[in-house]
Amino acid sequence: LKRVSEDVGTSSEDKVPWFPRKVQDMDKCHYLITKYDPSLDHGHPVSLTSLADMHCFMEAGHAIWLYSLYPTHACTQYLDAFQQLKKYCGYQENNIPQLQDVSSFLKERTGFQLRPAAGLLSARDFLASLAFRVFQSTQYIRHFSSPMHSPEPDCCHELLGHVPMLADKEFAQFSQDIGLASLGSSEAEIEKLATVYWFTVEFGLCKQNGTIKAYGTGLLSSYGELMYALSNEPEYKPFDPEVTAVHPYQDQAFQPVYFIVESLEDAKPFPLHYNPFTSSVEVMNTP
Ligand code: TIH
Ligand code: FE2
Repeated sequence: LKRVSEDVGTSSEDKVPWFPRKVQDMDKCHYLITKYDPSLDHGHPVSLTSLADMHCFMEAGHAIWLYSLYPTHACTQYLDAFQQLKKYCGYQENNIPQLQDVSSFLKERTGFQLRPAAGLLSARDFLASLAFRVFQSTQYIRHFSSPMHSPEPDCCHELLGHVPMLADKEFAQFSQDIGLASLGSSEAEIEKLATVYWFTVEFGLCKQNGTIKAYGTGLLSSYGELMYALSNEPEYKPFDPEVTAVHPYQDQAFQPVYFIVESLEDAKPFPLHYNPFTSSVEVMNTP
C-alpha cells in the first residue's frame, strides 16, 4: 500500500514521504483510520441511511440551540459568513444544506472545496488536502443519543463548524498553511501540526473587542462545548505554536484547556507555494 513518488527531484529528497503535488492527487489521499467502529460503540456516528428521520429531527433541534448561541459566542468572521450561508445555501434551522451547494459557495469565496470522504482520514492525508484548499468532509451524522456534543466529526460539524470559517480569507489561508507545512513531513512533524490544528482550527478561541470568542469549529458545532468553552471553567492559555504543538489532547470529552490567539494571522511562512492557476504545489528555492 505504499505510494511511490516518481518525480522526487534529487537523491537528498529520497527519504521524504510521498506527498501530493497536484489537486488530482487528492484521489490518493484517502487513508482511513479505524479508530471508532460505529457498530460497537453507540456514542459514535452512524450512517445517514439508518435512522435518518430521527437524526434529522434531533439535529434540527440541536441547530436551533446552536443558532441562539452564535451571536454571543461566535467570532465576527463566523457570524458574517453565517449570514451569507443563510442567504445563499439554505442554512435554516429546519434544513440540512447540500454539500455540493456549499462547496460551490466556498469555491467562490476562498477557493476551498468540500470533498466527500469515506470516513476519518489519517492526519497526513487530511492535512495534505488542505494544502490544495480541499476540505475532506465526513458524510455521516452523529449518534442521536448525544446531539449536543459528538466525540468525532460528522456532517453537522463540517457544515456548522468548518464551512462558515472556511469562507473567511484569513482562516482559509491559515488552514492551507498548516496543510502546506505538512507535505512530505515526518510522522513526528505531522503529529505536531495535527496538534496545532486541533487547538486552533478545531478548538481555538480568540480575542475580539476585549471579549473571548470561539473560532474553533469543534466548538461552533457543539452546543454543549461552546457553552463550556466560554464559561470560565476550563483552563485558558495563550496560543504559542511551540507550546501548543506538543500539548497533549484527547477527543473523547470537552477539552480541559483552550488556547487563545490574538489574531488568525499567526501562521509562519513555509517554503512551499500554492499556485492557484494550476492548482499545484511548487517547492520554492530557499537561499
Ligand atoms: N465535538 C464536535 C461536535 O460535537 O460537533 C465534533 C468534533 C470536532 C473535532 C473533534 S470531535
Ligand atoms: Fe473538524
